[in-house]
Amino acid sequence: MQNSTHNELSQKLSLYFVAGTMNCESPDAFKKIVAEAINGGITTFQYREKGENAVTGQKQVEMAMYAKEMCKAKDVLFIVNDDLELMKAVDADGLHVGQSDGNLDTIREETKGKILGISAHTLAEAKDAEARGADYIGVGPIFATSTKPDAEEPVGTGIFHELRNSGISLPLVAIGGLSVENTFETISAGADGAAIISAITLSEDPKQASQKLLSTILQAKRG
Ligand code: 3NM
Repeated sequence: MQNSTHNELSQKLSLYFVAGTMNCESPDAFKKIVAEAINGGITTFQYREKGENAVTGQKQVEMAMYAKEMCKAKDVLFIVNDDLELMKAVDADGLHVGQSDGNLDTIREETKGKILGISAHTLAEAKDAEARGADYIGVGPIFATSTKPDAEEPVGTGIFHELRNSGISLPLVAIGGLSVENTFETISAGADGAAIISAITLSEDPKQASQKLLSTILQAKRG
């Protein structure tokens, strides 16, 4: 992406909902939660089908297509996690990968014209992500999370000051343990967006949870 689109992307990444069917009670529950979160104002959705109870094959394509169409109708950015073929198959807006999800240079080449997000846990990883042409960086876990069993140690919101002071200028999306309670301080510390799984998927009212999260984020961004 070009520099002129930085602010636009920063806005689009504000409330970044991440989910797969394994984060929900069933594929039908997944569809309902995605629809409610979109109605609640999420600005980006990442389809992340991973780990125990993940659906595969045709079912996975069906879920991705459903989410893509829902996102398209409301101008929500649609990103696929760590599956280049699926990203291409459903013509998603972009791909998100972790540090160990393959050769980052090849992935950048294969995602030309699409948005590429790369996860980073440290300043060195963030610099590397920027050097390889990421469009945004996913930074986490910020707080403790029980959603990702192999998550690293929480890094806290101080990492955003560290990244900005070191000259990283890409949009930064915080992930890990984010909720209505701690999102304001996270955005105020310098994150462009908040990526969230359980605070939406486990909420009794995903639409209302999304509305609250979005208004908190926008308030923090206004400063
Ligand atoms: N990635 P919740 S933490 C998918 O640190 C994911 O890169 C992380 O779930 C990272 O919002 C995480 O429920 C889980 O804490 C986020």
